[in-house]
Amino acid sequence: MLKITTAEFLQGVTDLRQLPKNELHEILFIGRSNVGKSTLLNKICGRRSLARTSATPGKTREINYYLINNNLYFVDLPGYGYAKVPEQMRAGWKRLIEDFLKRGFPIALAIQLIDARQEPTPLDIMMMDWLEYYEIPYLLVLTKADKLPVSKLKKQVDSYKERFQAQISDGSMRGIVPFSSVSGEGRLQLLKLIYEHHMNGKRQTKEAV
Ligand SMILES: Nc1nc2c(ncn2[C@@H]2O[C@H](COP(=O)(O)OP(=O)(O)OP(=O)(O)O)[C@@H](O)[C@H]2O)c(=O)[nH]1
Ligand SMILES: [Mg+2]
Repeated sequence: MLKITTAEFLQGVTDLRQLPKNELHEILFIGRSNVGKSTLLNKICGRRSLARTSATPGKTREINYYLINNNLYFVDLPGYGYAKVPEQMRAGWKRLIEDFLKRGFPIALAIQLIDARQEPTPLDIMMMDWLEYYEIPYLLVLTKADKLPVSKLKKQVDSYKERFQAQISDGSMRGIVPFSSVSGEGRLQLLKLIYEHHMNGKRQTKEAV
């Protein structure tokens, strides 16, 4: 399990030329606006206000880098699917995110968040297609699990598992995890999976040298 001893905000990036010079493994957090990316980040770090959260969607406009334990980055990507964003900005977002994912190597794991009460949107599907295409290992995290009764949540997880069976058995999806920042459900499982991928990445880097 990943034990987080230190977590600090490092920088916001709007252009790939601004990426941190020090290349470390990255854990990405991806999802539509308001899905709970920043809240999840705060919860797994055990910090109340490391990442800014908001009831107004579209708050996180930059790629935000957080330095964890001085040897790993958590990266909060700008949320998508916010209706009020002008078309030109949306195209810019697409280019930035795709160029970002193309870098491949430093990304140890991507965490794709979807509201547990909802079905994936076309943009969620596009993101997962990109992750598959670039062979980036990723998890599907179903957020705000506390908003569903236990039996409904279980049904929803099962239906996601069935829908993404091919990605789980033959693709780069590494699991489906229900999560709630209110109850803490899913927190330990996420920390365990992040740790495993961080370590896996390290081994691969060593072999490549
Ligand atoms: N009940 C409940 N509410 C949550 C949970 N996670 C997030 N929220 C609420 O959902 C809203 C949006 O959360 P954020 O973490 O700011 O969402 P975000 O994905 O970072 O949004 P952007 O930065 O706009 O992309 C806030 O009002 C949170 O309090 C959860 O697990 N349970
Ligand atoms: Mg946010």
